[in-house]
Amino acid sequence: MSKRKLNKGQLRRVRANQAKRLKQVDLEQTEPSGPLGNTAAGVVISRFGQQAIIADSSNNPVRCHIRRGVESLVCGDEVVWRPIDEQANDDVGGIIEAVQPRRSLLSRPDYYDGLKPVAANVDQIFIVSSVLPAFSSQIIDRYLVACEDIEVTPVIVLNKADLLQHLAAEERDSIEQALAMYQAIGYQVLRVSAKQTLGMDDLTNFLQDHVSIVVGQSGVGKSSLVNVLLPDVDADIGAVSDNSGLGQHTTTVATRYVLPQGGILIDSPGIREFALWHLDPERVAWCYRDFRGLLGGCKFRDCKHLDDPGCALREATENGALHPLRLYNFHKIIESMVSQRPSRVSSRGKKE
Ligand SMILES: Nc1nc2c(ncn2[C@@H]2O[C@H](COP(=O)(O)OP(=O)(O)OP(=O)(O)O)[C@@H](O)[C@H]2O)c(=O)[nH]1
Ligand SMILES: [Mg+2]
Ligand SMILES: [Zn+2]
Repeated sequence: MSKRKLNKGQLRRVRANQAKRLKQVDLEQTEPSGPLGNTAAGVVISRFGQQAIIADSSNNPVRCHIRRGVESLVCGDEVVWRPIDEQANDDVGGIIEAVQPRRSLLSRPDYYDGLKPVAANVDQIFIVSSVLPAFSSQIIDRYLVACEDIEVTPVIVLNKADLLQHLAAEERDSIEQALAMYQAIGYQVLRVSAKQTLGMDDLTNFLQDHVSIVVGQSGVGKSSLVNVLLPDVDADIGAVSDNSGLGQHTTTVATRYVLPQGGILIDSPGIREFALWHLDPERVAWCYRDFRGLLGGCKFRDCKHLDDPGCALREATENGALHPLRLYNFHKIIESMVSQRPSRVSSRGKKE
């Protein structure tokens, strides 16, 4: 069934109602109405279609319906909800009435649906890569651009460090060089192994006092890391295919966990390709943190940073101020933006 679209007037009314409900956040004093209890604050653990599981104020999970006027709801959203006093047989214990304004929103451009929200209110993103599926600085760069765009701190995590010793020296060196490149730019880099529980103290330190999310390709071991940090949780993990060397998309919905060691961690479904067509090429260049100081210095204002004369970026790669791999990856992103962008969607993710 297709979703019914609201017209502008209806949308305005829905938003006004939401704002009204948010004003009631002084919740304990609100009168109960009908079979619903007092409104209360909660956080979305995960969302499934028209239902979501939220954590109540004591951190207990409650399955809730989502009121129709709630426009968008994702893992990590802070909500106003009401318990249903008389529980029906369907396990549903409440209704989500409204969503608080978000401090941040991680989205991913989807070929069919435009910009799809992944998680709200995160302040740290662990970009997880591994040795199998193969390490890719291309994919790391794409996530770094997404992090810079929404101004959330990235941490680069190489998982499956236990497999490094089995690689040919050349392959191992190229991974180490890429990680050193990211460190030189100023990004934090952690080497861990969920299998051998290596580097978990570092990870635990980074998680303290933050709302973090693990992102990255399917099969890099995001859920495995969650399971090491939270042995009682038992998140699903799936094998990497012997044929393709790719993961099998085991995690299907983003899920929020409260860590006893401190901090909050969201596990997210892996994706094969992180497209960036919702950004302008100029924004992508700005999101390359190491380009920023150089961007005004090209001879021509519309420099494409290819073989244009007087390109400050290219000169910087020649004199060692900029790593050539970053400029190479940048051009790969720009090339792919045209081919990956659905024809009906403009940059900034809006359908035309
Ligand atoms: N050798 C080794 N294997 C690991 C490590 N961490 C995870 N794996 C294996 O990698 C495979 C994929 O792990 P998952 O945790 O399901 O990966 P994921 O990133 O959550 O994948 P999606 O949910 O599909 O996005 C499983 O077979 C894990 O056992 C590690 O540190 N070393
Ligand atoms: Mg997973
Ligand atoms: Zn240039």
